[in-house]
Amino acid sequence: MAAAREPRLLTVAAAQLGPVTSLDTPREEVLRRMTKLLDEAAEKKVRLVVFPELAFTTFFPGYVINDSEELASFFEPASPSDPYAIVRSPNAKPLVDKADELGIDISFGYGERWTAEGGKVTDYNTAIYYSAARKRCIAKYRKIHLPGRYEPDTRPGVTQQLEKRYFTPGDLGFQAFRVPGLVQGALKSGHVQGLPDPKDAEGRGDPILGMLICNDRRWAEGWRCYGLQGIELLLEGYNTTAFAPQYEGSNEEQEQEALFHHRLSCQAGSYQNACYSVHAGKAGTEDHGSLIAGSSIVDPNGHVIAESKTKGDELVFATLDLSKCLKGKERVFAFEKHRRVEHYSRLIDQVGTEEPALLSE
Ligand code: CDV
Repeated sequence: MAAAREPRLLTVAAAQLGPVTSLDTPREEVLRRMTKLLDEAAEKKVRLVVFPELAFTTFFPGYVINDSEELASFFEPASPSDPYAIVRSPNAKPLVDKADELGIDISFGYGERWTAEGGKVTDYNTAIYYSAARKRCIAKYRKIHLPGRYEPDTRPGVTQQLEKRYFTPGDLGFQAFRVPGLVQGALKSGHVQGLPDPKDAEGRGDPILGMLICNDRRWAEGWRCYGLQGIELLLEGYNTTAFAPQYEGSNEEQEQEALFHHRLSCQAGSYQNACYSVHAGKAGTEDHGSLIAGSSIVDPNGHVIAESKTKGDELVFATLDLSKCLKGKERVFAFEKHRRVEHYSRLIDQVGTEEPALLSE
């Protein structure tokens, strides 16, 4: 029998937001709602709060925005000399200040307008991780699997999804990172020399985290890239359409199906990579359409251990024992040990389907 591991406890939360109704909903109003959720998190002794994709605004890719100045107002500037400028922007600073005051780490999504050296400007759908212990951002993720269309759907009354129009696919890959200050007694690099085998350090350092944004959670490839870095906690923010007039089924049927696929992706990803995951959605009816709720926390066995009960602002929280991630990584299914990479080339070489040849009569 495997020896019991020391518990590595961490209380985390998904901060579900209700609708941010329109393109001109004041940012201060949204920031007030978000900081209120942080206050509630502090009361519950939460150490990390995850907010949704594009958290501070309505889901603007649901609208056709032709005015470049108006579109620019949904993006936060950044550049190699100031990659995390967002934390000083009046559109986010009150939230970061509150996180600092309460000593809570936060992760949130926003539109990022990146000006590279040489002046090239690229817009990304981005999420960052802010460490209250370090008082700075320690990780950034840019959404890789962008859904939707470039050209608006011209059929009358349809719900638009224009992420391909407004964003470029992320260029940072799936880079896991360790977070300081979240679990007690974490092993540091200086301690490894004292261990009989360096492998004994596995699962005992500061927690290993990664981020995905919305549609990314449906791709097993992203989860696996993180799984192969020993991820213990995956963070994901989303804005997922509940129903749209152009799709089949009643509104109720579509919403149930959307929730089912959301849960399926989150539970399968966590189980197959033996990690916890936190999923924070923006929910309810915004001017462009309706969004599912279902903000949740999933354990390494794929069980949903906490889930939102409303479509409004709601803190969904749970205490995790990160040592439980090791069980899935050590037992017979251990996905990372028994991989047969000689058979996986299709996974990195191919986009689209290549069916087997047709049969003869
Ligand atoms: N914002 C998203 O990425 N939405 C996608 C779908 C609904 C277009 C999602 O996977 O939830």
